[in-house]
Amino acid sequence: MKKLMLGNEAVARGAWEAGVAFGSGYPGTPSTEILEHLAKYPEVAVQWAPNEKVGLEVALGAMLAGARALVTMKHVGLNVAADPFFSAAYTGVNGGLVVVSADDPGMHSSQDEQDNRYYAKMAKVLMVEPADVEEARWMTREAFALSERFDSPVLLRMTTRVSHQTGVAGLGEPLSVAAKGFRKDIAKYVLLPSHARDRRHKIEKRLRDAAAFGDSSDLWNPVRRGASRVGVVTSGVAYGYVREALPDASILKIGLSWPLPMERIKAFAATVEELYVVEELEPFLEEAMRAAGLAVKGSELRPYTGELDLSTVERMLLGAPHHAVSVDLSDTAIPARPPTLCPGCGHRGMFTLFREMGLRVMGDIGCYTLGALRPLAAMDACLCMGASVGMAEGLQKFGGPKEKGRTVGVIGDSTFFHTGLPGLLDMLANGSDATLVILDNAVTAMTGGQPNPGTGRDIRGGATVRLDLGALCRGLGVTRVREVDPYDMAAVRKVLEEELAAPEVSVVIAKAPCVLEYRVAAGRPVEVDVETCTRCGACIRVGCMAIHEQGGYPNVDAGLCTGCSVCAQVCDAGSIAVPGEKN
Ligand SMILES: Cc1ncc(C[n+]2csc(CCOP(=O)(O)OP(=O)(O)O)c2C)c(N)n1
Repeated sequence: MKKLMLGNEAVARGAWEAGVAFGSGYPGTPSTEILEHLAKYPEVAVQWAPNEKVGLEVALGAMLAGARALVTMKHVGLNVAADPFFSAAYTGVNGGLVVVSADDPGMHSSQDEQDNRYYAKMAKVLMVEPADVEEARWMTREAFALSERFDSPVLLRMTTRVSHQTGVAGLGEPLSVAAKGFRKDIAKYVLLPSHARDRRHKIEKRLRDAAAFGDSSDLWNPVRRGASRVGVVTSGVAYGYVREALPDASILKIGLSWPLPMERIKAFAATVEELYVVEELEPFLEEAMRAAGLAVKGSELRPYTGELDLSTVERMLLGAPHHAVSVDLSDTAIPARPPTLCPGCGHRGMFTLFREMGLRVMGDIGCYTLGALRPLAAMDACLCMGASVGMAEGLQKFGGPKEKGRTVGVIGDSTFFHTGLPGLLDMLANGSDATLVILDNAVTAMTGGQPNPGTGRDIRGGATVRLDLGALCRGLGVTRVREVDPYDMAAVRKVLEEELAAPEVSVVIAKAPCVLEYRVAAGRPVEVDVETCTRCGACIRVGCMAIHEQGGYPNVDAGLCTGCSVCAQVCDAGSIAVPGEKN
């Protein structure tokens, strides 16, 4: 039996076939669909964690109980989970543990482009790299066996093109895995320095044994013999491009890519006259091959950033592209669609206010990062999840007159639960007088509407405790917690001015459910009175796709407008209103 499926769906399928008992993780493109697909198997316990570190830690508990566990995240998520990840490399496993890192070459939806293969090397764990959908399935299934055999967490490294390609996968039967049960072993699982020193030697042995296994494995590291004298060592999605570009070349495809099967690579190199290495992002394989004394061509022939594609690989190996793979759209009129907040989104009024009030905004990651773009242009920095809180504290403390009392940290509810909370503790513990604005739309909107601890439902839609952000902040000791309706801009402005002036930490929670996720019913659209309109452009500058300039006047698209009235509230002339209602 075979089925057409997404790479991420194949990972879920492979985990299920391996008898996985538990799946956790935190959403992040391109990894998100793995857990969503795993949740379709009712016999597997699947849950979203508030962040990647917690997701891995719960999986570690399941693993200690002898269950097979899967944890999923995007590449930057592994930075968050790095602490337990490195320690788990020392403890090894009881039940098999597979950690998925979905990397994003080309930064389609990420703030950086890290090559997480180095994590496997640094943590000293096994790593497997599927090249296509079928491999995503069977490699995930077999990764659990590798994990138990070599007593190591296994890093399953995906990339955008493997996660999000659709292809045919076989359908294996699920294994029935006998539960091992908890085994007390403090020398293995309690990482006191004396225990860890002993484990350190065991890790070295693990890597030697796994390298020997990889050296002899035709399954994980297959060689495809070609008629030409050219040989290519490759891994992941690059394999497909190499096959198409050089159908006659010999190819060593590395599927178990840490520890490297260096003896196999050397033996392969000895059979070819010209040796290339084709890999995306960093010269990970190449550095090791050069260090082993192999004469190899690779990174000097390709861009150091971005995804590979067939043309790039052909340019690299053949000097020029040979296949026409691009579609010529030069004659096609495609309307520009810059990323923008949805019409009616509760974030819009807040960023309009931040801009009007001239605030310094330490932003964070979520839909609201769009507040940085014109015409809102109301965000001054945004680095990584949770950073807005500490950065606002620091800027407020050390900034000049334009920052002191005029700085806000702005963070979404999911991001606050993820890594914003400790920043707020820092503000409290260190006598900060900064103001934190939490944009609470009761969901993780940016990645597709996954529930978070403030949503009140789990990954399968079942009811759970719904965390009350205001109560949480008050419970932590924040005395100034204000809850506001982001559609009432005058009231929000007043509250912000009061809290910016306050000598203590204050938290302003703007509560408005995500219009997309909760399918908030649209109200009646606004209309523009062109007789009184002064054409000042303030309504256009709220950056809503439901209102645009036409013939010198604002024009409302009644099919898109939700009647949220943010544009009406910025209209000093009072020319915009819902018909029959006063502006
Ligand atoms: C460490 C890390 N994990 C995951 C992501 C992917 N991601 C970006 S923003 C975001 C959460 C956004 O939710 P929220 O803060 O509630 O804002 P919203 O989009 O709902 O406005 C996620 C999961 C990331 N960028 N970094």
